[in-house]
Amino acid sequence: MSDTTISLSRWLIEQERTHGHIPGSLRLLIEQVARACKRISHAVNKGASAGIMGSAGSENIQGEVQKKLDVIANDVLLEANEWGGHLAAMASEELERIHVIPHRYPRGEYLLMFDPLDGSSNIEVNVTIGTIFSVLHLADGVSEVGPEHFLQPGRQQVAAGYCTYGPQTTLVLTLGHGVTVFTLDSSQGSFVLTQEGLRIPESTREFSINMSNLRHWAPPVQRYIDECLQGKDGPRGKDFNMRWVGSMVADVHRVLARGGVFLYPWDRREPDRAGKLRLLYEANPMALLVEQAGGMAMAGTERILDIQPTSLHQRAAVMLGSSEEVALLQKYHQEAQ
Ligand code: P6P
Repeated sequence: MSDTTISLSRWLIEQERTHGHIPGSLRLLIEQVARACKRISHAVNKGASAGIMGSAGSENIQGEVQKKLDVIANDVLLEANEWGGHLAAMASEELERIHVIPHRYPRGEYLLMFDPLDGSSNIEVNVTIGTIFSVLHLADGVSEVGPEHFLQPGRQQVAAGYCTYGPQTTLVLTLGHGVTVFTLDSSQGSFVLTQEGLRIPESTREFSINMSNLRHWAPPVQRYIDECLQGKDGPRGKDFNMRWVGSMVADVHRVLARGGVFLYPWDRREPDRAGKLRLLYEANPMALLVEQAGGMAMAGTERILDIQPTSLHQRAAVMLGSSEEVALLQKYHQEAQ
């Protein structure tokens, strides 16, 4: 590593010592999560050559068939984070209940939530997937941590991020003071700083949504997408492009990297469900990153980060990205009330 590159560890130490942005315990937690993501990246990259593709023959709490790599990624994150002394408990998309730190280890002040391998349905087709994580502070004076302690609005997050396993292994992180990007230097086996102060362009010509659900959306979303499709001759006065990878980390990474608006809205296929994506370990961490990069993240008329969770695996509608577009979507939802 040349002396001009800054490793994740060095950057985190500077955030702690120079800027006072984080305490040492949170720095060490983020380093543990990053270390786990490197191990997951290595497993994902091996893929079929290591016989770890395909179904694990089990289902998760969501009733979804687990891939072998889902289980591997989940186990790596649990093992890497339970002995460090920074956490009181963890919650995972792959676990029905919270994972309380075993009594044989010291317990810390943070709660860690994660989707260990988001987009894993894309594993067999070699499309970018990733790990999404969120960190909350455990309320003071709690001796027995329970799922209720995780039910905090997303604005309470002290850190959030994701790691993409694609052409590069990229860690995108916020500690509440902007968005920073690190790229895995596989020759050194360490994350190196590649971008600071990431900003999402306020306007965009690119939307990201699964168009096959068009007939199921609520009218405000149908109106917004229809106007995009009308292009320069329509009310928006400009042509739009569409992208849909079907892997949230890949789609949101594109929005952070070049602007755009990502939507997974409520639809009438399951009217009692707020949306497909999970609030605590998908919508909230991504919403914090997007807002920290100058974008907006709404669940219709409500800011995602203000939603008061009522259950560990609850879902939320998600519309996030370039502020002009998300503000227009919010306006259409308000007009429809
Ligand atoms: P659909 C992956 O399964 C996921 O949870 C997100 O990563 C992704 O954005 C979404 O679902 C894709 O859903 O309905 O288009 O397959």
